[in-house]
Amino acid sequence: MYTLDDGDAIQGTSGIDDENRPRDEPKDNYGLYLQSQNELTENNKSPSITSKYNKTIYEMETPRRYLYGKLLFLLLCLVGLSTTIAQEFEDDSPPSYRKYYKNEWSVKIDSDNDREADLLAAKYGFINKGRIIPDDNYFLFVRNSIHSKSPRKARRSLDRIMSSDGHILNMEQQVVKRRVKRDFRRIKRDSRWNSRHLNMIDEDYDMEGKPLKLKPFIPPNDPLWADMWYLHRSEQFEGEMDHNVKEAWQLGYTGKGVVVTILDDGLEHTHPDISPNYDPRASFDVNDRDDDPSPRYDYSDENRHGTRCAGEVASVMNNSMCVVGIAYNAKIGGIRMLDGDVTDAVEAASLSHSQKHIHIYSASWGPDDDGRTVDGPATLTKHAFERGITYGRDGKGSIFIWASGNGGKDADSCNCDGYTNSIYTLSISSATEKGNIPWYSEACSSTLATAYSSGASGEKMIVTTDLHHSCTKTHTGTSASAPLAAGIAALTLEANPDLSWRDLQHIVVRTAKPVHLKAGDWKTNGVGRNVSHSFGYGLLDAGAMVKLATKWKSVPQANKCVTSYPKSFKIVPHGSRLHLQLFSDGCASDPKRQVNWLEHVQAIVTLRAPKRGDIEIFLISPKGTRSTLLAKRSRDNARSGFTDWAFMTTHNWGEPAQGLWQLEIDNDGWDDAELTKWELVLHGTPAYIGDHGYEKESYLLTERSIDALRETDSTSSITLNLGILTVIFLLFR
Ligand SMILES: [Ca+2]
Ligand SMILES: [Ca+2]
Ligand SMILES: [Ca+2]
Ligand SMILES: [Ca+2]
Repeated sequence: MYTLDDGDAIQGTSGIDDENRPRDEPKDNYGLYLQSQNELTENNKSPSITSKYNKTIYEMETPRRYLYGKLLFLLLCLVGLSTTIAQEFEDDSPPSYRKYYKNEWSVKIDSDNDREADLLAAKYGFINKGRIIPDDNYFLFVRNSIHSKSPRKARRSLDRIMSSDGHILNMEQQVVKRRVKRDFRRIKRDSRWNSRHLNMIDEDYDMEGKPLKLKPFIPPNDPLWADMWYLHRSEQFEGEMDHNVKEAWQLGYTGKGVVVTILDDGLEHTHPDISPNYDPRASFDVNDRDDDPSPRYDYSDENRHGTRCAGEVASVMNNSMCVVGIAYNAKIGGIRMLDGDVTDAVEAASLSHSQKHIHIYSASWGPDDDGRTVDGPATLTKHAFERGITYGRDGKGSIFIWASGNGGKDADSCNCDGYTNSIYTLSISSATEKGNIPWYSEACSSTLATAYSSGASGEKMIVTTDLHHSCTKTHTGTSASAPLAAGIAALTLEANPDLSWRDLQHIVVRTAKPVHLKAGDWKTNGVGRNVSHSFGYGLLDAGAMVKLATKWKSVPQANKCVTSYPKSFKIVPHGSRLHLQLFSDGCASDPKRQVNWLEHVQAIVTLRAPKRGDIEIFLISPKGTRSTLLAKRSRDNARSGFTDWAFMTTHNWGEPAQGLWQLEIDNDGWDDAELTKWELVLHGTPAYIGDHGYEKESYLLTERSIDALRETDSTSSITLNLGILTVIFLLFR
């Protein structure tokens, strides 16, 4: 592998490199680079705009300096008065986001023995509350002698003494994380149906046993079936889309044998439309550390979210009650973890609970969608994800379905949410009844596909189970979309239990339907698939997914090919664009890392900017597919930039890995930004993955076609074997 250095090899000849601003340039009084006429590039602003920028800076800098001076003075006074001021704030967070420390530590020890952990905890004045992740040596130590929650970090000396103990490999005091549910609160009394009035069980109707193949569909007697437009409206209204769930049911897939759990604020498992499918083994209460995930009831029914999500997946069919779950014969559990302080340990314990038993974890929550947060999984949770995809489902990998986020109103980017942006989560965004982008939707390149949910007033919402044994027609947000996807995933896993977590993503990419979803940014990627930042590859199609699943040949293990941009420091001039190029051969020389055909692509970026929200980042693949890794976020005033943030795109799925990759960074701020790291991470396989998965024969053919492709790329005058041409045509059309 080698890299093309933008500065030396390309600049001047191609004119693509427009970012080289010398570091030793004259600066003005405000530490800004003085802009000279000859620096203006085609992407740069006109001189008049530039002077406007400088003027703006001037006007903003003066009061700010004054303010800083005042603050410094105040600070010195305070320090003089007292030496105990040691409250720690997040460097760029508003005061309401102050950090709170728990009296809990995650402690990794060098032994697999619980007794050793107990002794070690006692030695330093802690109580060992047990393993955080099953079969792993992280334990939760609690120190009752200090406040359970405090804005102050515990004394450093404690960390020091303990970390000098040879048996303690790692320890972290747990911090409270801001996590929000991805639906919307609305008080609407008439939106709830009491199931008691609807509970007229038809004893003659027997739902035992699988429906026969292509059995004629008899509409179920559940009273809200008619309102489940997103499951069956295409039969009533020609040209309308739905999730085509009926076809999957008619083929005999109802979720039997599949276990789904909802990570949320609890599950009302006594709900009569849920209880027959309730699975205690897939359930736990992380908040109260007991086995019963029942929600805490309060006057506002705040903790109804988990019960609503669960009903979408696995409500009972044809019981004359409420609704029909997409996977109505699946087992459903609940992990209660949002009704309390959420820490790294809480998230990790939830995502790894009953890993051997649970197949699908559905999460409809995440970091604040306020348009200025950049937050993702911390140490233990990262570990839990990795263990999940490695050991879950007997090594085929746990399925993590994630709601992409509700920050549309605040122009949030789901790529700033490390949970949806993760390659391990199957991220689902929302579409409205009319096929529009909902007002709350976040656009980003890591979204894989879409499920229906609420939209503008007048558009229908999602109907599901609710607290107090009732039902609702008003479940909303991306919160409602993720469980629909979890239900469809359950049907797909029943159709083919051998699917790996990556097989499932391959199937989604191949079967999702872009038709009737209205977005301005639909584009055709390098292998002819339509993809959008609002909808991913489109609407999930349950029938198409189960059909493909039955034929699917599992993909081989994925490789990871990492290429670093050779220069460690780059200026992104204000009002301008930095354009970098990096050649990757897909690690062709190393069979353990070789990637010829792409799945996920990540750009790991470290960048400083005076205002993080002014930065936009784009990645262009060798095939010319342009992903927006980061869109502007006007509310994001942070000065901390990004540190090793792995922006992810799914838009290159199936494209060849080799060739010239381009990263573009726009800086619309008032001062220069600095890029200190760009690492390109290509995930994928050496072997070609065909329409029905991995077939050895097609791999051999493709080996030849790759060579042919390289030749066509380098010269157009090469004569090609007609057979190879046909293969290329079939592969790339
Ligand atoms: Ca409980
Ligand atoms: Ca029902
Ligand atoms: Ca978000
Ligand atoms: Ca994801």
